[in-house]
Amino acid sequence: MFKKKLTKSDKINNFNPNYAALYDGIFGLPFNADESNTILIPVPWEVTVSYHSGTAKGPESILNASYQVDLFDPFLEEAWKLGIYIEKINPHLLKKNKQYRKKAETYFDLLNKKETIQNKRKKQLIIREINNACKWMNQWVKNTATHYLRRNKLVSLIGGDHSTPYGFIQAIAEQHRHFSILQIDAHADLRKAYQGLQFSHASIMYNVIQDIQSLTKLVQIGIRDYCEEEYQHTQSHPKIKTFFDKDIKQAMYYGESWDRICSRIIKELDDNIYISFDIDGLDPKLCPNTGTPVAGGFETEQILFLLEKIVLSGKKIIAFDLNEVATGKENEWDANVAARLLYRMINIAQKSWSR
Ligand SMILES: [Mn+2]
Repeated sequence: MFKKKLTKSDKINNFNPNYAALYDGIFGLPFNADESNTILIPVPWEVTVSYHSGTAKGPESILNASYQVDLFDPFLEEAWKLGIYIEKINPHLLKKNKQYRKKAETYFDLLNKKETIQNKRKKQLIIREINNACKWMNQWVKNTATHYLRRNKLVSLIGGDHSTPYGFIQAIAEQHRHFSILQIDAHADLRKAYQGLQFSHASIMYNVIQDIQSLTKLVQIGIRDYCEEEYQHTQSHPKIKTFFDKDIKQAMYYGESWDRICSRIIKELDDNIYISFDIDGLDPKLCPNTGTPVAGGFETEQILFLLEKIVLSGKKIIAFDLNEVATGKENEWDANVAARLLYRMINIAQKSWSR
């Protein structure tokens, strides 16, 4: 029998946002990519992680946790009607991640072994292979993001480890003549080719600063784990402004409000803002299974307060990523936190697009 294809307004009329999730789409929404103002790109990739693995499961676990998120958001009424769609996970990406993750483990073992001519040659070979695999991933991310950016979608990348947004930021740079990055993170990620790997999760902002000319400033917040070389970089590079976790906390102990500190952060940012959100920027009680957890960090509402304030200041959140979300064997707590955070972030960003 002929079945009439539902239009977007049919779907909206048939949908009750107060019910439990009925549809398979992320957050239980019924929309396809064309009908959605927000597109999520899952990138289950963690080839270069050096400590806990598990972030490759991030997108899937966030999708599973998303069905529990309530769709009502007073900051953006009827936000769900704008539509959110998550791309299907690319099976090649999953396969290559597994394959090169294994090679990386062999490589990390060799790093701990005595240097012989044979080991040196082996390491050089693996480095080349891993760098090429990461380049392939970056190109795939860039192409996929560009496809949706050209359709004027709000695009968000869901990692994977923190190396995954590099191609996305390149795609953003091609669409915007000037923008800045707000990086929420425990780590500075300014290491040059960490452990010899050019596209390491710990090197992403080093690469971005080197390669992306239209970036006006990198503003880092929550940083609390860094080496001396990275510290020097934050102090001497004209395009980097770092709000260390320690300095933020001390200012607050002396009585400065978070509101005032947010104003100082916002003043550093361009009118176009890309957010790179490493979940380990939060207090590790909110992300105990992330790749490299560090004591300290933010509450979720503290970050959402900052993002709302950015939008109220008139600046635009042009795109964002959420990375390093992992789940443990016992629970999916990290994904539960991330799914709620993701929904609020989408709505806050959408509000900056709706003016
Ligand atoms: Mn990071």
